[in-house]
Amino acid sequence: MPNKTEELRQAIIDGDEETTRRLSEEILAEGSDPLKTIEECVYPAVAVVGERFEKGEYFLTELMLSAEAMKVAVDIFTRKMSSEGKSSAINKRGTVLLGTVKGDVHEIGKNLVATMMKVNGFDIYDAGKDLSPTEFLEKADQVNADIIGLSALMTNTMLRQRETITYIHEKRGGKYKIIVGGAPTTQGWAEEIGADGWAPDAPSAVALVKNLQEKSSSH
Ligand code: B12
Repeated sequence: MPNKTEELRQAIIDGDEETTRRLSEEILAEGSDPLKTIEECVYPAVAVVGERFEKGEYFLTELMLSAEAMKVAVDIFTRKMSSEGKSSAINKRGTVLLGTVKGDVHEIGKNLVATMMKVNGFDIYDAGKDLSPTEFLEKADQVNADIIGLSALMTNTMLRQRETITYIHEKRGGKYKIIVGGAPTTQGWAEEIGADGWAPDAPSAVALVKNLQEKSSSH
């Protein structure tokens, strides 16, 4: 008999939204750790779906169905994390503006980063997806951000991270710390484009922004 974790993983791969919703809620009700469940169920499912799409075994329809199921699971688990994290939000650590760059509509990873930062006491403004350099800057000015986070999930849209950083540096110098992330990005890429930091996943993105804020407050 497969356990619920395995069943949930399979439901996401199959793009079965209803089963995903039911199992996610059942797993939470049994007291499982939401982040650990995301790591054990959602990430492996994402890897399988991405691989099948790459090999041509999955088409866009299947990809979208799985993406919907992933979103359902991530939403259920992150809602739980947010409600648990309310008390830690008393000491505001800083303001972070997050968004996905122009031409890119992937947002599941960015949303996860946003939730983890929120539960760790940061003020988060999620500017959404498909954002131009001007939109990033306007929003950052509006909310008086300390840090701007740029997400990109495709090799071609990674280049927009460079454009956005160059534009913001031109207009505001080093006023904002800018961090980048997303599956195709690396530490080397972040250094090459002049970003102030990079992180491979949501927990390390939290460590990164904490570190940047500590450095700037000690100056
Ligand atoms: C889900 C998905 C979709 C969904 C997105 C739904 C949504 N609302 O987000 C839909 C179906 C819409 C989609 C569409 C497309 N997709 Co798509 N998609 C995926 C898939 C399967 C999963 C991505 C995901 O959500 N991962 C889960 C999250 C949790 O991980 P993550 O995003 O990497 O985020 C983590 C870290 O990267 C990091 N992070 C993320 N952002 C940030 C930001 C900062 C500041 C920091 C510090 C860290 C950080 O922390 C996150 C949490 O741990 C990937 C395959 C894969 N294996 O990744 C393909 C993939 C990204 N897609 C791909 C493609 C090609 C497309 C399409 C062009 C397909 C098409 N022909 O139309 C379109 C693009 C549309 C567009 N203009 O953007 C390719 C990209 C190839 C490439 N290298 O360029 C991939 C890799 C699939 C593949 N193997 O070919 N896709």
